[in-house]
Amino acid sequence: MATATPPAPKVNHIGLPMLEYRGGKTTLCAGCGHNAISERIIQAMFEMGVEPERVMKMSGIGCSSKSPAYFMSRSHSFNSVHGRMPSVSTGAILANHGMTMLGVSGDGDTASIGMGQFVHLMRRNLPMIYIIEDNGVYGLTKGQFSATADIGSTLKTGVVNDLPAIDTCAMAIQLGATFVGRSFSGDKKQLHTMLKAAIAHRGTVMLDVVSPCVTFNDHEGSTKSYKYMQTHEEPLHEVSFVPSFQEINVDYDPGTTLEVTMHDGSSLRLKKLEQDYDPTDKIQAVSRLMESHAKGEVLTGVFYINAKAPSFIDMLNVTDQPLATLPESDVRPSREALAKCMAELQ
Ligand SMILES: Cc1ncc(C[n+]2csc(CCOP(=O)(O)OP(=O)(O)O)c2C)c(N)n1
Ligand code: SF4
Ligand SMILES: [Mg+2]
Repeated sequence: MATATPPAPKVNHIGLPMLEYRGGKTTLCAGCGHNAISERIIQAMFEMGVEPERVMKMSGIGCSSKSPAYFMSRSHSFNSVHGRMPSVSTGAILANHGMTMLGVSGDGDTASIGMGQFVHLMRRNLPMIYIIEDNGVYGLTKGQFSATADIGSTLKTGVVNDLPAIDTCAMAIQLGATFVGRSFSGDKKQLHTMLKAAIAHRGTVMLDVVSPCVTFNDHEGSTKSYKYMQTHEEPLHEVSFVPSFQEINVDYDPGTTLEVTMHDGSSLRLKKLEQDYDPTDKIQAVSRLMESHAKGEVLTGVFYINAKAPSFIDMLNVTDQPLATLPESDVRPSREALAKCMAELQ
């Protein structure tokens, strides 16, 4: 009797099945928000047809920073020192800006030890997607408060956090990032859509994704728990995205939907839930974030976008050729140039 052949796996527009975007088996706790984010990254990269070999995955130290091992095994990966992913990433993307750079950090890695590097990354508008997997604690070192923990929230032991939270989104907007948003690891549709738009953007994308730590910060009294997010998430808009390689034939109402054309010709659509919100207005974005904090809401969505700003690469006029492949004649000053330089120093 003939056996039925299994159906061929569904492939994306560059001919790869989803399997080619998977990584190693996760060692994070079952139910950790970070695992859900890895799944959304796999789905977004697959649907956008990004070549895995053209992706650089960067991270620092933490449970979140371990997660690049659990997606896209065929991509390049660099697990750096705690809080130092921005400087390593800056060097890597300057050396080869034909690559897609995806950084995964934690709230501790970014807003505590890494704050100095984070702020300088945000003001350069380097083409990079920077994700903070934000659980309000240092998960890897057993659950101490991080600098994004809300004032008044409690640890499992009952210890109260008496310091105000740093809002990484408000900071990133003020500093110069050109695509800034917040999502929740449990909001599959919103996160997946925002990640696809992030891939289409050429500039610094900063996404703060609330990602509950089930082991150390998912209890009553935590504002980064699944329950808190399910009851306090306040989306600014419904996000949808049409990639450049798909025909744009979805009907939408321009009166209630804002359309942003991305660098690669893709289209990000933000269906307004708040009629007067304009994501190109920095001042409004920061003040709306502050208002929602005061009300105890967790605002999600794309807060700020500027799809036209020049990136750091444009400003520096860096060659398109990867620096490692430039011939010695292009990178080594001639004997005469060196002599001239030495003469000027005498
Ligand atoms: C220089 C240095 N200081 C401290 C540590 C200890 N350490 C490891 S991970 C971590 C915090 C991680 O927190 P976060 O970035 O929020 O990641 P999470 O584990 O919560 O995903 C700390 C303090 C370290 N590895 N290196
Ligand atoms: S300790 Fe927390 S952050 Fe780390 S893997 Fe477990 S649930 Fe995730
Ligand atoms: Mg953390």
